[in-house]
Parts: sequence; C-alpha cells; structure tokens
Amino acid sequence: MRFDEAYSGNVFIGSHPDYEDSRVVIYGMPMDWTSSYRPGSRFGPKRIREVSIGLEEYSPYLDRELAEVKFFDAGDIPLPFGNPQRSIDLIEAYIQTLLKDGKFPFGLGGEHLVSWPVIKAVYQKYPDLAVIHFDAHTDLRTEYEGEPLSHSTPIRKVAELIQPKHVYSFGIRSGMKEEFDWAEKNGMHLSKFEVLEPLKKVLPELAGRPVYVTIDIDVLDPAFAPGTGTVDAGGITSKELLASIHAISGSDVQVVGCDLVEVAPIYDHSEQTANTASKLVREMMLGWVK
Ligand SMILES: [Mn+2]
Repeated sequence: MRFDEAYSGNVFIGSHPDYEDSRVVIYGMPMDWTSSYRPGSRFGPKRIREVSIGLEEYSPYLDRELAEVKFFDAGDIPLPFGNPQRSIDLIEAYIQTLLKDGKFPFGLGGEHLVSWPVIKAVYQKYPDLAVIHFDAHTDLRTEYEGEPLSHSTPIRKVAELIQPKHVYSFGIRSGMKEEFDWAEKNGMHLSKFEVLEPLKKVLPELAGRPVYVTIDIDVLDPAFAPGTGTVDAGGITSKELLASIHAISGSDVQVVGCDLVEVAPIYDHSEQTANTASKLVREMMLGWVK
C-alpha cells in the first residue's frame, strides 16, 4: 500500500491494507442499469469513499473506532455496463469467494437489485437467514415493464427464496397495492412509514439469528438524502436511521452481512447524501461487526 492511500479518497477511511488479515471486505457494486427513474447510483460507492475523508474514525455512539475493526476496501467490482444478468452473476460469484474466505461482506450500491445476488450467496451459507430491509419502497414487484431484473424486484426475489416470513421491511411508504397485499397475505413483516419503534419490537424475536441488513438510502426523507434515484417524501430523519443501526447493534442479532444502496451523488450538490452515507457506513461497521 502507498503511504498516502488511506487518505487519498481511493479507499474508505481507516481501511486495512491487507485482505488476508481483514475480517470485513467493503466492495462497490457500481450498477444502475435497471433504474426506472433517475440513474446515477453507479457513482455512489466511489463518492462515499471520497467523502469518508471528512469522517472522524471514532464513534461517540458506540465508543469504538475504525482501527478496532479490520476491514479491507476492495474497490468496485468491475461490472459489464447494461447487462444486469451478467452483473448479478459476477456479484454472486464474488460474494461466494468472500464467504469462503470467512469475510463479512459489506456492499455499497449501486441500485437495489445488487442486493439480490449477495443475499442469495449469504443464504447458501446461512440457511436460517433473516433479512432486515430499510427502504421507502416495497421492492416487491415481480417485474417492471416486463423486466424481472429490475431495481423494483429484489425484495420479492429474496422473500421467495428465504420465505416471506423471514423478511422484515421498515419505513415502506411507496409501492403498488398488489405488493402490499402480497406482503400481508404471505406473512412478510412490513412496517409502513415507521422504522425505529417497529424494529425494536421485532429484534427480540430475531435474537441469535443470522441476519443480513440492506439499507436503501431513500428510507431517509429527501430532506436528508436528496441524492438518490427515486426520492419519496415522508421519510425518517438521519438521526432515526442511526438510532435504528444502533438498536440492531445493541440487540442479540448476529449480523452476517450488509449493504447500503441507491446513493446517486449527482442529484445532490450539497453532498449531504454521500456524507450521510459514509457516516452510516462507519456506524454499521462499528456496530455490526463484533
Ligand atoms: Mn429499494
């Protein structure tokens, strides 16, 4: 590693230079080929890394600092533009390698479809897996304009794979009636509008379980995160999202992987979205990797 690498913005602040020796691997999934509204999340991972230079490495919430968790920043997975199927296959193969090496997968999106191959791979390792999902949108469509590989479908695919009753969605305030009906009919845990309070209620029942957590940045109100593909008014504050991350870290849930997706820096010249995302990454890292 070059002596200046940790501060060059090429890697997330505080990352460890050695893969072999690291417990966690951060990787970008710079894909936005299926975004139905505003593309741009392919640039999310890079910008989240760049602005991380402005972060403190210490978390006063958790009284822990990044040096206490060995994480390697692998950069972005090279994905073929415009080809969601091959991109998904490449992501899945990469995650399988990470898991075989005993690493904790920590992904940065990219559109939300990238979570699907990751969760698929994680589920192979943890058949008892539950998924916690923070989002403005249900993401429960079976297809979008006839296309099943869409950023509006990943949670449906996950729910069908691991069973709907093992999927816990929070903050949902947008989707088709059919999606909400499907969630209810199939026993998915879908909390409309609210995040922290319903989350606290379900954490005890997830105690001891391996859990994958996927955060779509648009669970935040557009006032806090305008830099995303599909903004949706009526979201939570960044303070509530941090408290939710900390509620998970304070519980007996065993987080086995996570991601933060849909940051599209171009729609936010204030850069608060990327800056917020980088702080969320720090708290997820320090809170969830024990
Ligand atoms: Mn989503």
